[in-house]
Parts: sequence; C-alpha cells; structure tokens
Amino acid sequence: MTAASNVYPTAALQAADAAHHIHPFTDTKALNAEGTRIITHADGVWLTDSEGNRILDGMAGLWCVQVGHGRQEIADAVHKQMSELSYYNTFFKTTHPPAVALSEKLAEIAPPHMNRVFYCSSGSEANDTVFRMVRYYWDQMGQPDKKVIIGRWNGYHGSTLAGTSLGGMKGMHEQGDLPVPGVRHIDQPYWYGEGEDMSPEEFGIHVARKLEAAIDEIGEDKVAAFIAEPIQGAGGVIIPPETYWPEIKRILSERNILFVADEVICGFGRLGRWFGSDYYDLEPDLMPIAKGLSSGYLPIGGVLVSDKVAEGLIDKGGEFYHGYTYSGHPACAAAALANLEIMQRENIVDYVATDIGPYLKERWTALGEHPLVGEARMAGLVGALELVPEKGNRKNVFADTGTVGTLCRDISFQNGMVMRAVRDSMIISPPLVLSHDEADQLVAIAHKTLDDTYAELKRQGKV
Ligand code: PXG
Repeated sequence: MTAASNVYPTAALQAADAAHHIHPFTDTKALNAEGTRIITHADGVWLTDSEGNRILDGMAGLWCVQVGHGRQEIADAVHKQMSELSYYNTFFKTTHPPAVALSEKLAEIAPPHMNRVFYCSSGSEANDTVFRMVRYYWDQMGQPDKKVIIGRWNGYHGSTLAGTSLGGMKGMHEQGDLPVPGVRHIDQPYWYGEGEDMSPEEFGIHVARKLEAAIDEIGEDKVAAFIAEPIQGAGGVIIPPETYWPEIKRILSERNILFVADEVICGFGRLGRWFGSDYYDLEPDLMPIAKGLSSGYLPIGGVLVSDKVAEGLIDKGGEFYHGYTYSGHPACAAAALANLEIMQRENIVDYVATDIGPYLKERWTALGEHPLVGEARMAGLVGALELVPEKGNRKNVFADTGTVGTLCRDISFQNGMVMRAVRDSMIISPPLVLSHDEADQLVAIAHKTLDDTYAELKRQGKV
C-alpha cells in the first residue's frame, strides 16, 4: 500500500489521541510530545500505518496473533455468533453453544490430566482467578493455612493487583505498595544475566533449589502454590538452562503444593507444542491462558484446571464466589474456537516445531556473531538478542539500562519491523504462520537494525 492510498489524517488522530487517550505502560507526557504511530490495517504478518508504511509484525501484536492478522474465517465466526447470540452470561445455571464447544476443544488439546476450564477475558484476570482458586482449593481440602504463593523475580503475570503481585517486576511493585501480603519471590533462571561464574547447567540446579529453600523457610504447610512461566516472555525471553525444569519437577514431586504454569505466552503453539508445559514435560495443576487462545481477535482468557484441583474445586461441593460478566463470552468463545480450528486444520503447531521454528532459529542465532550481540537465543518462535558493549564479557553491560534497547527498537521500526526491547535485549515473537521468505526478511531487517544501532553507538562513543 502506498502513502497516497492510505488516507488517514495522521496529525489529527495524533492530536486527538494525545488529548484523550491514556496508553498502557507509557510515559504519556513524553509520548504526547512525540506523537503516536497509528496502525490502520494488518494482514498476515504485516501491519500498515496511517502513512502507508508496511511493517513486519515481529511481535505478533503483543505475543498473541498466532494465526496471523486478517483471517476472514474468524471475523465470519464472530459475525455469525453475534447475529445469533451476541451476549449471554454463564452464571445462574446457564451456558451457550460456543462456551460448550470451546471447553470441549480445550480439553482435547490440553494435557490429558486437564479437562476443565474457567473463563475470563485476559491473562491478568486468569491470574487473579488463580490467586483465589489455589487458596479456595486448600480451604476445601481442609488445609486453610496453605495461603502463600511463590512467584519469581522478573516473572510477568499481568498488571491487576494479583497479576502484579505474583509477577516479580520491582518497578511495578513500587507503584502501589505491592505485592499484596502472602506472595514471595525467588530468583529467575536467567543464566546470561545472573549466572555469574557457573555453567548454565550448574546455575539451572542452583536457582531451582531456591524453590526448595523458600518452601522450607515459609513452611510447606503454609505454601499454596508456585507460579512460573515455562519461558519468561515479558521478562526478556528467558529460556531456562536444561537442568532447571527437571530439578523444579523433582522438588514439586516431593512437596505438597500446587504448580501453576502460566501459559499466556507459551501456550497455543509458541514453542512448537500446544503448551509450554508439553515442551518441558511439566504437569501443572493449573494453566492460566489468554493471548493465542483467540490469536488476539477478541479478548478471552481462562484457567485450565487439572482433575486433581477439580477435586477441591468441584467434587467437594460448595460455591466458589468468583466469576466475570464476560466469563465465556459467546462472541469471544466463537473467535477462539475458529482460531483453534485454523491452527488444527493448518497444522500450525507442527509447522513451528519442524519447519519454521528450526528455519528461523538457525538464522536468528547466527545474529549472535554480530559485534553488538552477546547472546542470540530462540525456542519455538520466540527469541532474544542480548545487546552488549563488549562481546564475550557477560558482566559488562551498558550504563543506563534500557537506553540502547529503546534506540534499537526505534531503529527497527524505521527499518520496517516491530521488535520489542526488554532492558537492552531485543525480542521477537512473530505470528506462527511466518513463511520462509518472511523469516528471511525478518532476519535481514534485524541485521540491518543491529548495524545501524552499532553505527549510532559508535558515533556516541558507547562501543
Ligand atoms: N501472564 C503472562 C505470562 C503474560 O505474558 C499476562 C499474564 C497478562 O495478560 P493480559 O492479557 O492481562 O495482558 C501476560 C501479558 C510486553 C507485554 O510488553 C506482555 C504482556 C502484556 C502486555 C505487554 O511484553 N503479557
């Protein structure tokens, strides 16, 4: 599309946006001075802005558009559903066909021991549900002292009170005196940044044992659950050392606490399996889901519940006083169902595992040769580049953490691709339908972006 054919009034939209719209996770004053980018269309892995520029969506929206943008089939399913039943609730002994069909579909693709789902509208709400559900479970099981939930520093579980508290983002905690009581955090398995002189394998064991130490310190009879992302997304695509999950599994098998695998990013094919828990062979008790569940076409999330948790939650009887107006919303459920049907019909999960995942990984990890890159890593279709001032020295990082990442992100956008910056690492999480040709373009733009960033840092005397 050319600028001439895309006739959106950029300046007027920016002015109205600045006057009335408060953006998430944004310094609004600084943004308003600069002006927003305005995205007007999207198709496949490509975005179009109000100036007619085409931009490769290296982040699948916000880690969510698994099947690519502009699938008419999902729009049609939603249209049909809204024409038949645009809204009804799932409280008070009622249900509706899309909620039933989606629940059945989720039980089909979930690990065999997970057969039930509780719906909400986002990943944050899913984790608020988790927070209440694990405590309710232990109450029902006659162990009401089990209340503490252990999360991890730099984990991300959403931005509501429970999500922020379970997550380990210190900047978020500082705003609003969080976490709420009853949450503890242990270290993350971030070898590149925190592994010091240990090998990745040693560090994986070392950091997993922090869970054991925390349970002992708090008292197993007081711990309700441990929550973790299989691979941390928003924390910077932190792929744990190979020893980490087996050691955590060993600890969990010896302790009577619930395990919550947050699948909001890793779920729905991102790692080349339906769930990150399949990829690492984890057996979680609960799995919060959202994002790729509907490929972001409409907001829907949920918590997948294991048969074990169903015993406390359901079999013991009693009402769990929890739910949302939009739990199982019919149009959102229809969107999710159409999305999952596309994923199954087109074998998208296998495509990630056996084709585009390995194809992109080979090319992405080759970017690790660049003088600005300390480590290039990828699993499935999620990857990171650690930008460093000095190759081969993990301890030397840029002053003013985040400045170089932001510079590189802005250059990437100018070069025609969205990458996300986390501190000074660059992140990609593209739509799972990325073609070989598009993967080549992605890597070429990433390469040019690294070159341009390096040249600018040289000019500034930072490398
Ligand atoms: N869990 C995980 C693992 C997530 O990544 C949430 C829960 C919360 O989901 P909702 O739908 O409430 O946003 C998330 C969300 C980023 C970014 O910039 C990441 C997320 C959301 C917004 C921005 O990396 N992850």
